[in-house]
Amino acid sequence: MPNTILVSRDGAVGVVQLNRPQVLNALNEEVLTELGDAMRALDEDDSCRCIVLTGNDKAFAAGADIKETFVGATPVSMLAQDLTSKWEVIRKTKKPIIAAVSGFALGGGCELAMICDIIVASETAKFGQPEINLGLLPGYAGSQRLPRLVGRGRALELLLTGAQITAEEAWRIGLVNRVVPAAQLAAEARTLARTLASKPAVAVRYILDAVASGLDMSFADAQDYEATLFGLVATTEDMREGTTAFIEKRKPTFQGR
Ligand code: CO8
Repeated sequence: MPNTILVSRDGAVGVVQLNRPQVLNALNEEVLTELGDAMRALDEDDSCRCIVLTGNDKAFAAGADIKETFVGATPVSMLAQDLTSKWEVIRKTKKPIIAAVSGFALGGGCELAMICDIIVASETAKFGQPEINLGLLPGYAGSQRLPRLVGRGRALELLLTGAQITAEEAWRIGLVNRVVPAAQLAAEARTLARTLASKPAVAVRYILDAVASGLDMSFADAQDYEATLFGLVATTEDMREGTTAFIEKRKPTFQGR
């Protein structure tokens, strides 16, 4: 049983909740290990089609655990944590991950939200990259994901000032997809997750792949990559079902094959 997260299922939706409320869900090595293990297990479970990652009302996550991660840290101890591979598990998950964010999403917490595919925020959410105020820079790719989401100037302002922004501002600059009243956050995220879970799984997987991989390629290479994935998806039973259902004017029943 994990210590620092709670994992549950709601039909085809897997729900992972960060659970270190005493430190605002600060991310230590144990959280990252348990989170990676939970994501891997849900990814390997064919009956899970979409994942919601959330925190509590006060915090999604207030960043890396400052006491555990940085006090007495040496280059060797930082490297030994093998953080890159723990984050890679989340990044490479083949199912959509929705971050449902309430309260603080700061530093590594904001980076964790950004690694997810879609961010739904409550009106109370606060986003920011305050590492600068600790004499640091982001270490979980925030300096790379943030400019890709909101543009260079806005990202630099957030990274260099360390300022917190409201959910409304985060929505305005394109950091989050939706903002909802706090009481509706869980329901909104699960409704969206159920919608994604009902879509043909192979096409979902390769849309995620086309977008994620394509962003790291030249446009021409990315277009070729999309064409390859298109060819693959065009051979699936779900493609035959989707197109046949359209022609027969009925709702498709997808099997995920
Ligand atoms: N780490 C450890 N403990 C934390 C953290 C954190 N990031 N955030 C909050 N806590 C703890 C507090 O110490 C406090 O514990 P205690 O009650 O024992 O004193 C408890 O949580 C509650 O926090 P506060 O009393 O401070 O609550 P407030 O509501 O007054 O303030 C804030 C909330 C504004 C969120 C404040 O807690 C804060 O500023 N937290 C730190 C935010 C921050 O700087 N985050 C960035 C951390 S660095 C990072 O994320 C880098 C990621 C890359 C790492 C790469 C490693 C290789």
